Amino acid sequence: MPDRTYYITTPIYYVNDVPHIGHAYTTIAADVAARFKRLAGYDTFFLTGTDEHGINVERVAQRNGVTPQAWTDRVAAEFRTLWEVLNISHDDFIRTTEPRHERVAAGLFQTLYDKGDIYLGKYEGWYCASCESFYLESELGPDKTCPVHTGRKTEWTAEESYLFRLSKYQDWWLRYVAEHPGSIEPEARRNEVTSFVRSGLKDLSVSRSTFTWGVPVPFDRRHVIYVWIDALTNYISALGYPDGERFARFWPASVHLVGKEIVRFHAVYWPIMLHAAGIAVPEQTFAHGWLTFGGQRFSKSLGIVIDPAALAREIAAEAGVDVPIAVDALRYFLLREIPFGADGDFNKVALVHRFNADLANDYGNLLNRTIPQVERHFGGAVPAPGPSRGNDGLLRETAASVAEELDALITRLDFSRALGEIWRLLGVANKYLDEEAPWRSIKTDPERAGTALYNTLEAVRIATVLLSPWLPTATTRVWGQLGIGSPLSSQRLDDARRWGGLAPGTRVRPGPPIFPRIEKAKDGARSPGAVKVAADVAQRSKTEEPEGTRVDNSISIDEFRKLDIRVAEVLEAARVPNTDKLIEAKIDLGGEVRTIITGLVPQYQPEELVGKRIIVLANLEPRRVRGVDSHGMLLAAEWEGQVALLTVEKNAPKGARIT
Ligand code: ME8
Repeated sequence: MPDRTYYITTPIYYVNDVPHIGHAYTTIAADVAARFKRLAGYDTFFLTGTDEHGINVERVAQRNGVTPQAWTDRVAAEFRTLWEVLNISHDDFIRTTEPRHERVAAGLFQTLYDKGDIYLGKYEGWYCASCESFYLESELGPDKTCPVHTGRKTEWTAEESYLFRLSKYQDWWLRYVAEHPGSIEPEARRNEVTSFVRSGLKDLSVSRSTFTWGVPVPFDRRHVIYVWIDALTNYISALGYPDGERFARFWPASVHLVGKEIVRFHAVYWPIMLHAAGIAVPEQTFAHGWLTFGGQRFSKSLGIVIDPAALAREIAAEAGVDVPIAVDALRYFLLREIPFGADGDFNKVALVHRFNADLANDYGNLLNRTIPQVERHFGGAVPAPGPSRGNDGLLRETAASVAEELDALITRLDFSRALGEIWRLLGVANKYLDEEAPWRSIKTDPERAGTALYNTLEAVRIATVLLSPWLPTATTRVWGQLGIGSPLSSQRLDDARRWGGLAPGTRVRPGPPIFPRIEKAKDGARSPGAVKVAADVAQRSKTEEPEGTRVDNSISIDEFRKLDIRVAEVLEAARVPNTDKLIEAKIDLGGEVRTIITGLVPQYQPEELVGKRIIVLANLEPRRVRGVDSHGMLLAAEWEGQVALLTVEKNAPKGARIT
């Protein structure tokens, strides 16, 4: 068993609201950290769950005409389903209505009472029912409104309540945080809570007697435990406190990941309660910023609720990818775009930009630029590298330094910098490939071309291992195309630290692009019908091997050679249902059968095509059209609304290349 442990938690979410992208943001971040720490060899435990007690849940259940338990069962299931869609790898999902939790919440309350730190008193103050929290008068907004829920009035509330002696621990807390500044991050949040504690801690109301939906106070059944005290206990109840094996193994938590609005509960009340009960305090509370939409906070009352699953489906439809890949893109975007800790605005245009620029171009395209070369020139087997020269060393050193830095960056939860580092490696790899241009050197120096392809693919292997926590689906598919025998899930950070892990001779397995670019207008211009070859070449040359500055639209012979144009025979053809123009054709490229979708109706009917010798651009990146992978393009002349398929003058064999 590894000697290093890592225990990360998310807040347990209230079940009076539907899951939205704010919840997803925290949970994805925690998931990436957990996946990364597993990769780095830590014995890892990742906890999330739902906060199911309190007046708000009781009220919402009432409004919906169901019992609080029926309501919480329904919403907790929604959270679980969302986490499945988002590929969240939590080790446990705790619900505060579970007996294993209620037992521990009541037990901790009893311990604090037995120690004399909980006493019966009266609590008066400005209370926000949405936060389930009292505020000082000085903290309120205009008209005594809640500082978190803008515009919501607080109520002056006075009730008999059990109180926890928070004030007694003020000095301990200030000393502890001064000695352990890293226990609250980022620094701005530490300063904020420190000044709150310095201004004087008042004893905390920890029970309620005006409603019943909660964990009963064990020694006074007229009261239920205040929902926040109940909720915070989840972090130890899920580990089986006090004598569970998991508690011994994982406590204290490495990090409680929370939004900045609940840092006080986690970084002040919770450590004090634990300390008072004689339990070790968590190593860190990390409070990230708020995600906004058009500058406004997500909020059901404001009608701004973004369902992350619906968003993923929308991205999938626009990109022509399946939902797990869209989920990867969302996971990537949220953690790349906004420095973790700061506030950030969610913006779909920026997401599409990142999808195209980072995922499709920088990462995905690296594979599309290498694997077909290995196929064509090395029979599909990864070539062995020859002697090192030129920028080989730079590529290797960049990979080593990136792999070396990542664990520390993830410990600091600096996701955007960690991704920036991986993109530094991808940037060097792309530049290396541009400069080496193996598609050119293959003619003059095949050994060098092989070395360049090997080194680029090795950089892809390392980047793929490092990216796997962010992009669990895409990296698995890239791994599949690399053809490496042992599964990606068996890889460790050490495998990314070692150059040369890709065994020469490994048989690559080409597949469709994993991140096809999201085109704004997916209409005639890009539809795979009759085509203008030159226009398409110009378009490809923008995204692929750029070679020097071009003054007009002429292309070099090397660019032309990149086009794999071949003779093929149409084996079968049929109309694509519910379309005006499209035909699905099966073609034989000389041993290789492909499917191509082409827009030739009404100029051609499917049956006319069968048996024809046609000309096909074979290395056009595959695209999904109407749910079918179309791989290649039929070439045709087009004029004044007419179309004529290209063919060969003599009976050239299927597969013959056009040069
Ligand atoms: O506070 N931006 O639950 P909750 C970023 N049950 N993160 C956001 C967000 C946004 N706009 N909206 C929500 C509770 N979050 C308590 C927690 S823990 C012992 C009890 C995330 O359902 C963020 O992590 O209101 C925030 O702290 C949490 O959801 C609040 O979830």
